[in-house]
Amino acid sequence: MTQRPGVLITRRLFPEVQQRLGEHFELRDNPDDVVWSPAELIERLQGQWGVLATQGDRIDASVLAACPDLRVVANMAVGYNNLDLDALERHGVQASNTPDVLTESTADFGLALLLATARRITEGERYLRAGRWKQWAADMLLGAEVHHSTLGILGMGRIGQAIARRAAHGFAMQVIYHNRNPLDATTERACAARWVSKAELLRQSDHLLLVLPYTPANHHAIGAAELAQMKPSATLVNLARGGIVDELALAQALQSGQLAAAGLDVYEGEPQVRPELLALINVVLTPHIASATRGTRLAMALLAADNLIAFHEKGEILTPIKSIQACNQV
Ligand code: 8YV
Repeated sequence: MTQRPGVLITRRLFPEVQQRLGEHFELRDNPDDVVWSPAELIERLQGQWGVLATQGDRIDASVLAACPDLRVVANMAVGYNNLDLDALERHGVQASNTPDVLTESTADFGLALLLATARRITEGERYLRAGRWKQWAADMLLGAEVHHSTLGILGMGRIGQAIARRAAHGFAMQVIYHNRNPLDATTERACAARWVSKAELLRQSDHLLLVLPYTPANHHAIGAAELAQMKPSATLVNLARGGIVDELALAQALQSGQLAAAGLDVYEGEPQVRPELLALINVVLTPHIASATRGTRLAMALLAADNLIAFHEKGEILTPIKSIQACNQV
């Protein structure tokens, strides 16, 4: 009997995914979800043919040089800023991500985070739980309107489009967006959105949602200069990657009243969150859970597993990562 290839699974996964992979590969896993250092990741990758990884598992030139047997990386995430694509190409290692399967639940969460932030839902809950609610008051916890307001979307990929459809058709919002390349007219019509320059987007948005890929060019795409162009009444929501926002500049803008509120699901140093953000009341903070429904996470894990199986059986990647140059930067 020929030896089955080895696959490392970097995180605790669902039993059905583990079982499916176990039918094809020799598995090395991480059932206790221990956080590995880069050296520990390299140690566990020794001799492995494939890896099922996710954001946070940095696979770069040094990892690839130390793990010459590695042939394929299945990333359980649509984002892939944890992977050095040039180094993967140089080492002849294939890579896949998990697009589409998480689009709708992530878009649901985008709206939820926007609503929670603009309507001060978590702040209201903290107020109530602290026993501070003594009576109904006409001016208590007043939030910003969501319906009929202007929603700006920075990064109009699949998730941005799904958010635009919900916002335009469900909340009668006026949707504007900015991408390096505008969408084609049919797609624009379907999500009732209009392309504007980045400067216009910052100026006009009542709520600005960030759903762009994190690339070197998008590092701190929202910094002090961009925050200064936004309306003081505006809400900023980041669903993408922490590094897209200069968090210190954001904390300062939120503290000084230059910006009304922010909803963040992602952080530059996650899982560490800056004390400057934790100290603010006008920010809703969630622990990178935009795609976290059982159905979606299971679909993501199964797609990652199927990429490994298809590559093993047919030499084919089902959802290959397109080159970084091809992504729509802003
Ligand atoms: C989670 C995401 O990171 O897909 C992405 O890029 O950011 C999220 O869906 C994913 O669940 C992996 O942890």
